Amino acid sequence: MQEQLAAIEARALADIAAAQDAEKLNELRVAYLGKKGEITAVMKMMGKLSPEERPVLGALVNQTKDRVEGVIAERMAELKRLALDARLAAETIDVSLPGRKLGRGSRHILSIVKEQMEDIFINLGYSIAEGPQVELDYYNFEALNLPPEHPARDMQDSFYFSERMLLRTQTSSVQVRTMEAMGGKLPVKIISPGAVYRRDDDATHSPMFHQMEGLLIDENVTFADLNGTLLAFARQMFGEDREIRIRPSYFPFTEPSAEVDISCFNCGGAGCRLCKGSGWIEILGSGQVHPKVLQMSGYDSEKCSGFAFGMGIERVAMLKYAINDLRLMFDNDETFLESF
Ligand code: 2NL
Repeated sequence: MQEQLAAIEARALADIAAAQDAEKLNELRVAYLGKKGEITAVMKMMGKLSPEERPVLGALVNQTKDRVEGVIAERMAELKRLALDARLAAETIDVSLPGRKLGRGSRHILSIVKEQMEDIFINLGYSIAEGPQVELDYYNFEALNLPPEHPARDMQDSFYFSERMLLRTQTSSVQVRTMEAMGGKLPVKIISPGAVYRRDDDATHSPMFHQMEGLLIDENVTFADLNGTLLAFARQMFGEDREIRIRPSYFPFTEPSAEVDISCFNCGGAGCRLCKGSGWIEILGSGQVHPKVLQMSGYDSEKCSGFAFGMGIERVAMLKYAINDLRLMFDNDETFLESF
């Protein structure tokens, strides 16, 4: 019986060594160690042995069982290792292959120009104010001395949501909201950059564009302060040898009102195509804040005064970067966007 056991073990070890997968190993486990397995069968025959022989052979069978179990476990682990090695070899990644490049993108010209403009006024002590684009008629028109039937409203036709709510046509609404919130405190010194909307659409007008307004209210603010401020802006934005020219104009919210030109940075004032021969380029509208506007937002027009101005950011960008069609800034053609 001992020889028989040794022969079974030898065969089992050979079978296990030859097994190529886990399934085959499990079959072998059943065939040798299962309820009807060969080694189990030897165990069952022990009943026929004498009481002296029984424990000797019993120990022998158990040792054989343990060895076969152990070898199956080893082979199982080895097969797993081989399978992993094969997978790793098959799935090798070539890390020397160059990756796909992601485009870097670039800042939009309007963002660049807006920030340049903001920086100039921040250095002059202004703060940036923002407000809603969907605005009440009161903040967009009425508080700026444009009552419901005022004819100047026609020039700023807009998109209405209801009788009293619209897309703002100017960022003056932000200035009014700020004045209201300040409750009469001095000074008010803000700029309000942002999107505005008007019923307009051609090479130099878009239904949505960006405006930057400025507002300064304090004691004894004069037209000379407006002049100096705008001259400083013109020189930092368009070159230190710029001059400005102030022409009388009309806005319902300023009195007196003025249109401001800068000396042409293309020809230096001699006259060229850019300035249409005049030597001057119109850049913004401005004026002394109308006393009624001050009063409506809680400021005493006897004790303080102020100036305000407004300009189109697209217009400044077009002039500074020689862009001849405003719509280019909204088309998002990559060649255009990347060129700044
Ligand atoms: C333009 C130029 C301007 C203002 C905006 C303003 C704001 C307040 C009070 C008074 Cl709160 N004025 N803003 C003033 C002058 C011109 O924008 O061409 N607008 C139609």
